[in-house]
Amino acid sequence: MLIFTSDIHRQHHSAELDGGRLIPSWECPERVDVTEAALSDAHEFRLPNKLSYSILERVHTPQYLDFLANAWTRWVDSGKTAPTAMGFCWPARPLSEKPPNSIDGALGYYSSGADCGITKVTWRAATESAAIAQSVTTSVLGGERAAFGLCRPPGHHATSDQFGGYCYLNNAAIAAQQLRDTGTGRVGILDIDYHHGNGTQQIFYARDDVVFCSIHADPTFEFPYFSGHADERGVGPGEGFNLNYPLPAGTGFGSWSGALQDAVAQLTGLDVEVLVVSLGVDTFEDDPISSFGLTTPDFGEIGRRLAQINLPTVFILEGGYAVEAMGGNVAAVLNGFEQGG
Ligand code: OKP
Ligand code: ZN
Repeated sequence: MLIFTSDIHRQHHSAELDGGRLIPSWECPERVDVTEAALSDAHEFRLPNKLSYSILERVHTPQYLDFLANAWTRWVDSGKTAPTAMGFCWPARPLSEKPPNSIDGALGYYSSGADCGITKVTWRAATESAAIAQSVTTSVLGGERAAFGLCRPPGHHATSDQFGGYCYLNNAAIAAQQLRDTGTGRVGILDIDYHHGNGTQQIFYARDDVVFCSIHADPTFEFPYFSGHADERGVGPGEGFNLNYPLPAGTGFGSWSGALQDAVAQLTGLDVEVLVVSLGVDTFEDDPISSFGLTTPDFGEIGRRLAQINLPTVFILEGGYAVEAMGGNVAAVLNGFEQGG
């Protein structure tokens, strides 16, 4: 399979508030090293093409993009010396919808929590990650059966105007929008990361041309806490085109794959023409921040089942934090996919 990757991500390593302490983010550069190493035998690597910026404006607001591009400079200009720009005050139940002028206020306005921040190189890394998503999509549009983007930072928690959950630009949404803008009919996004893809859901919530379907840990106990319930089914013309499968802590492959089977049947029934897979492997049994019980052979089976859907497929990397094992788990999905069809 064609794999798109780049070294630009390497300098991006944010901090996160974890159990009351600021720690180096679990979302670390080594994740890509390990995955590249595990894929190197059986796959072909490419660098992304230059990002065409206009696709970002189809998914994110101009104000948000402007904020992300300039946040680091504003942080430094305001006299701060910490290596990660983070907010400390959020419009959780907003009294005012007005974007504040100060960098501290703007960081709160344009983010969803203290689980990641903006470093000197975050904008550069996030736009390169989006360029990878774009190149993967272009190659599938050009006739590849499937291709995989080693996107880092990940994207599925980024909404149209908020970063959070290690995500800044929504790579899967960018891929889906690019497909729509170049003549593909209805696009299906299947998000199999352990966490609910709240950003992707928000971006397409009122639309019927992109179906968002997510299998994830129930938000009653897991991040992102405030979306991902089964009764969130879309709004207006989008009603019925957002499908959530929240699952309990400790879910193993038996019930997880039952949800997958149902999700695939729903997607197929909605006449999806191209599939975008938000591929997180943090459902792995040894993932340090997750609670599901999937094994490496289970990831192979997932790959085979995805192939059986028999659609052109854009794979976008999301989470996976058991760093040593994640390469093998991603490789299992892609190899299973190639065996399966
Ligand atoms: C990103 B992706 C507290 C835990 C914060 C945020 C999880 C983000 C997951 N420090 N957890 O969906 O894999
Ligand atoms: Zn995740």
